[in-house]
Amino acid sequence: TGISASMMCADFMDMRKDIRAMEAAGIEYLHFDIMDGSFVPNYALGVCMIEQVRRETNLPLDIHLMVERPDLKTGYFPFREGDTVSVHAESTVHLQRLLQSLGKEGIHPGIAMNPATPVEVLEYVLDVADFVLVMTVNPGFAGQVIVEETLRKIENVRSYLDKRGYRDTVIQVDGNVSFENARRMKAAGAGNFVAGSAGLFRTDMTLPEAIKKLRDAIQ
Ligand code: S6P
Ligand code: MG
Repeated sequence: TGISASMMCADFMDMRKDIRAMEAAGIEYLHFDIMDGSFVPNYALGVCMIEQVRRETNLPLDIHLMVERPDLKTGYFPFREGDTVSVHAESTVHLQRLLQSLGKEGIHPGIAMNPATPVEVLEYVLDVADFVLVMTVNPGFAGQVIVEETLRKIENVRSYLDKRGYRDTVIQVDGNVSFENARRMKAAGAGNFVAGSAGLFRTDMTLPEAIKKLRDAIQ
């Protein structure tokens, strides 16, 4: 639960300052978008940045793998116990096996879904996932507008989980988590909020101010 700060929106020239501000404000996770230029039409972040950030902070990392065949690539990453790692249902072959093996390493595994992906992909893997990442934009870029239909989807995923007895499975939302959208997403059933340019790294307020506003919105 809580807030996960989307590091592709941080100040790359002064990331240490942003990390210190996040630590001081008690941010729950640092979110790392890994993009391979194939599953999504962009490249972002990678293994060496994660390694450097590890040396700076003990905050748990939330690694979002927007890549083809993550089942062949998780070994590249320096995951740690307590991290969360999400893989897309659309690009993972052997989804059950991957989620299960991540869980055995003490990592919290999550299933990420694009806006168009139906809820039913979750059917046989709920027992091996700690959270579901409902993408509220089509992945690839920061600064996009919410896909409105995904608010209905959050509600559907929430009731789908509850009906099957998975009340502790958290819904994470990612994409245009503005203060106003965060409030709506929370009402629909979201529990963890990935915040980027809309709700955290803004030009019109400082990080502590934005964090406070976002916390008020999701309370
Ligand atoms: C999108 C990526 C996200 C973005 C985040 C940015 O492909 O997975 O994590 O970094 O959505 O936030 P915003 O507020 O700019 O949409
Ligand atoms: Mg992301």
